[in-house]
Amino acid sequence: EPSPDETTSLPSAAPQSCPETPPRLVGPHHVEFSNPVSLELVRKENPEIQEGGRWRPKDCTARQKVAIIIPYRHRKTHLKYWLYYLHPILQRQQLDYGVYVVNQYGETTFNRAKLMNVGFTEALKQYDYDCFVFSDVDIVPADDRNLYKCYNQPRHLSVALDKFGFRLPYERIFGGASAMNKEQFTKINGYPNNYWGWGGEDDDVSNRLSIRGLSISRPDSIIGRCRMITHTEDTNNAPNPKRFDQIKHTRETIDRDGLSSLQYRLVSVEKCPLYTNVTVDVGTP
Ligand code: UDH
Ligand code: NGS
Repeated sequence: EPSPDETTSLPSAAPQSCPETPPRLVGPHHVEFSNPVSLELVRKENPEIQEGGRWRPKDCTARQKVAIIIPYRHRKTHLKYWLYYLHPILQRQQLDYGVYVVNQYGETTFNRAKLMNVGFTEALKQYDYDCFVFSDVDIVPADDRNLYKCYNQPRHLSVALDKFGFRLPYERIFGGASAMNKEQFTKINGYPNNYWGWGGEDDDVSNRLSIRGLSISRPDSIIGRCRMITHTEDTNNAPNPKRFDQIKHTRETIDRDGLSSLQYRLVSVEKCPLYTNVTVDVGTP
C-alpha cells in the first residue's frame, strides 16, 4: 500500500523513530507460575514473532536493537513461562529484539558467566545488536515500564525481587537480569569465564564496572518489581567454593579473563519459533 508520502509525491521520509516512551505499556501486571504454559499457546498469543524469536515494530524504527541472552540448562518449564510473559512485554516496549537461549551442553559444572559471553558473541554474528540484556530464565518483570533496553550506564533490571522482599539484598548486586550496551560490555571485557558453579560471577561483573569507572543505573522499586520462579536445587551447580577469593582479585583478572580469552565449542545454533537455541560446550573447570 502507498505510504502517505507517495500519495503527495514527496520523497519518502525516513521511517519515524519510535517514541521515547512506548505508548502501549500497561504498567504493573499480574505474574503467576501456577498453571504451566505450552509453546503452542505462546505462539498463538504472539503471532508476529519471527523464527529465532525475533521481532521489531513495523510502524516505527526501534530505538535499540536488543539481544536477550538467557543462560540455560534443563529448565524447560521456566523457559516457557519466561517466553509467555516476556514476548508480549518486549513487543509493547517497541524493541527490535531477539531471544538467545544459551544452552550448556553436557552435564559438566554449570558456568553462567561464560554462557553470557557466548551469547554476546553468537548474537552479534546474526545481527548488529547494540544492546544486550542478560537474564536468568526464572525472572519475570511484573511492570512493563521496566524497559529491557540499555542506558547511559549499565542497568540492573531485577531490582525488586519477591524473594528478597522487593528490595536489593545489597547495594552492588548486579545479578538476575541486567543490560549493557556493546561499548559498556567490551569496556569491562565481558563476564569472567572461570567461575564454575553457583555464585560470585555477577559480583565480579559489578567489580569490573567500578574498576572501569561505570556505575549501575536502576529503575525504582515499584517499576523494578520482578517475580522469580522458585525451584529445587540444580544438579552440577553447587556453590563455587573459590568465589570469595576470586571476587577479591577482579583487578588482576579483568584484562586476561573475559571476552579476550573466550574459547568454546559451538554444538548447534537452531532457530526455534520463539527463540534461538545456541548449544555450546564450555568445557570443564
Ligand atoms: N541455570 C540453568 N540451569 C542450571 C543452573 C542454572 O538454566 O542447571 C540458569 C538459569 O537461567 C538460572 C540461572 O542460570 O536462572 C542462575 O542460576 P542460579 O542457580 O544461580 O540462580 P537461581 O536464581 O537460584 O535459579 C537461586 C538459588 C540458588 C541458591 C544456591 C546456593 N546454595
Ligand atoms: C551473593 C552471591 C551472588 C548472588 C547473590 C544473590 O551472595 O552471586 O548472593 O543470590 N555472591 C557470592 O556468592 C559471592 S541469590 O539469593 O539470588 O541466589 O547473585
